[in-house]
Amino acid sequence: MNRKLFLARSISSALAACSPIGTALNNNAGFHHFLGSAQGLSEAVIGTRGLAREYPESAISSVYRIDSLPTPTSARYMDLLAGDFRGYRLTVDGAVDRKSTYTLAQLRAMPQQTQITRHDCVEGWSVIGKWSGVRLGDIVAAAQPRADARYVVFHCFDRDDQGTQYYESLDLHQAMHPQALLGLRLNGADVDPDHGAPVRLRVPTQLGYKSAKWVSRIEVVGSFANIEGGHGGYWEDQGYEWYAGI
Ligand SMILES: Nc1nc2c(c(=O)[nH]1)N[C@H]1C(S)=C(S)[C@@H](COP(=O)(O)O)O[C@H]1N2
Ligand SMILES: [Mo]
Repeated sequence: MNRKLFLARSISSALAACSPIGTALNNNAGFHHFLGSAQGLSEAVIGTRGLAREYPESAISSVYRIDSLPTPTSARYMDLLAGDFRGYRLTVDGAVDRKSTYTLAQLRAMPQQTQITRHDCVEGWSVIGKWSGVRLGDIVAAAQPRADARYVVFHCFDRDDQGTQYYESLDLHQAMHPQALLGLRLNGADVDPDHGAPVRLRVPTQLGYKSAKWVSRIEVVGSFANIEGGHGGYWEDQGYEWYAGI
């Protein structure tokens, strides 16, 4: 299928899909309570066509706060870092017709998108940064999801002190959103290790925990019920909302 057409169709159905879900969540008192401080941020962020607001260069925060599990120190990650990530491979597999792997050089050679958007952590702090990288939709479309594909799961290099891996997921529509980005550069430089090098997901339309740092593998699945705790993400497994829209 014509790629532009595919993207346009996916985006319009993604936007159509937003309203019923949003309405269901709006009617859910628990969800309101949960969002707490983030709720106040929502009106400022959501654009009229479902796009997160983009900012001028002058709005970029002078410090990009770090607030996540610690930067990975595993032998695997340290080796990749020592080699300037020349050994890094991003695997895209699962319910796809075209399983693929990308080197960092290949990702850098693809069409790049730049966005200056605000990251909103569920805990109530925000930061504005300039991210550049490859549209997640380009990578997902190239893998040709099968008919049974529903979610895109991001496996990360970091683990918590219990040894549990960080992971996240989006549904296919969210993954095709025009601002869903695999970030390679932050504020004009390659993403540094503390902000998720070499590849960090940026999803400005959803809460910060969706923006997975240190992405090692993208797995397309029909269901995430059998992955880790079964709720579609590290924080979701601890009770946070999966949808996390803002
Ligand atoms: N791999 C990974 N990604 C992650 C996290 C994490 O702990 N591990 N924390 C999430 C949360 S809750 C937030 S607010 C942001 C913080 O990103 P920053 O440290 O670059 O500001 O990363 C998100 N992505
Ligand atoms: Mo967060």
